[in-house]
Amino acid sequence: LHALRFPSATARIAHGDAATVAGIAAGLLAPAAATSPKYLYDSLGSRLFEAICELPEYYPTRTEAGIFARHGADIARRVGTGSTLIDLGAGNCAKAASLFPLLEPMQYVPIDISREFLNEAVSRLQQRFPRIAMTALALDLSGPFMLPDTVAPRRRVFFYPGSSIGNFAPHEAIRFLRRVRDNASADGGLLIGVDLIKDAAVLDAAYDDAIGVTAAFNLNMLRHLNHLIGADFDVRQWQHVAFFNEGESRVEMHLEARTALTVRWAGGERRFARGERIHTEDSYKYTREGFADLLAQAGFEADGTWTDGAGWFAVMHARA
Ligand code: AVI
Repeated sequence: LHALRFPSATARIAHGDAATVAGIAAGLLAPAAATSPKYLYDSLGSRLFEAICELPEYYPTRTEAGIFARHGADIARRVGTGSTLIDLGAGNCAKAASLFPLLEPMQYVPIDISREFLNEAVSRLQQRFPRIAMTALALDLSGPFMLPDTVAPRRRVFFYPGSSIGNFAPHEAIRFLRRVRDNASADGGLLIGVDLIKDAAVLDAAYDDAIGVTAAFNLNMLRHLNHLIGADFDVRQWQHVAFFNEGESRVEMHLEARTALTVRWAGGERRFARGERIHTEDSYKYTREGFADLLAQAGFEADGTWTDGAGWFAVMHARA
């Protein structure tokens, strides 16, 4: 009878492991509901992020590429050639690949949480660059990590472009960068992209584009959560909200309930009032000085900063 009255309850299957399900459920049940931004990246989410990078409003990707195009030789002089280039959150590996001719790494180690997406990208890349040894690692970088022995121990240079560091709160960013430094070699370093504070209107548009790709990217998290915890989110009942929170120096992304609703998952449920939100992502913006300070707190020694003409984005090199 129970199964007849609640037919969907019997069909609710969680595909995430127990810790994942418990973590997501705790976030959904918190008074101010929140989820980790890592759940934005299933296969479709990674593709939607690729599309975001092509949007006219989303300036970080092309601005950073412009910095590498203009200052590449100088950057390569600082970083040096023949390194073990470890790409953190590699995605489609395109950014690192565009630097191969300049940096000439011995080994390329792309790391990403989205395993299938990464493996496809790396097998294509290995054909283009057969002389570079490639070791793809599917790792979640949001917790402690230790690189395996298959990663050469010398001249480990970490590459963290795109201002992904901004998706950590500053204290988490310091903790993460300390872990990176623990995995680097004494002769290694870090090449990192950092998004800088700018006009709120530019930031708002970058995270709420006219054709709704960022909205789809954010909403897709609900499909991913349905799969991971066996939830019954109806995507049409939610809307994308993004804005620059100047006091916190971050762009916030939220999903807002369009109507009063209840979400059920394997083992729990939560009622949302109309207008109530799930906080899905923060994207912190820094000043050059503020980020140099953060690097120092993580134990890195800053060794070069390059920016675009408008001062919208910075690429920094630091020694371990
Ligand atoms: C991956 N990360 C640096 C992006 C950002 O800008 O924070 C993710 C993103 N979120 C919305 N648009 C892009």
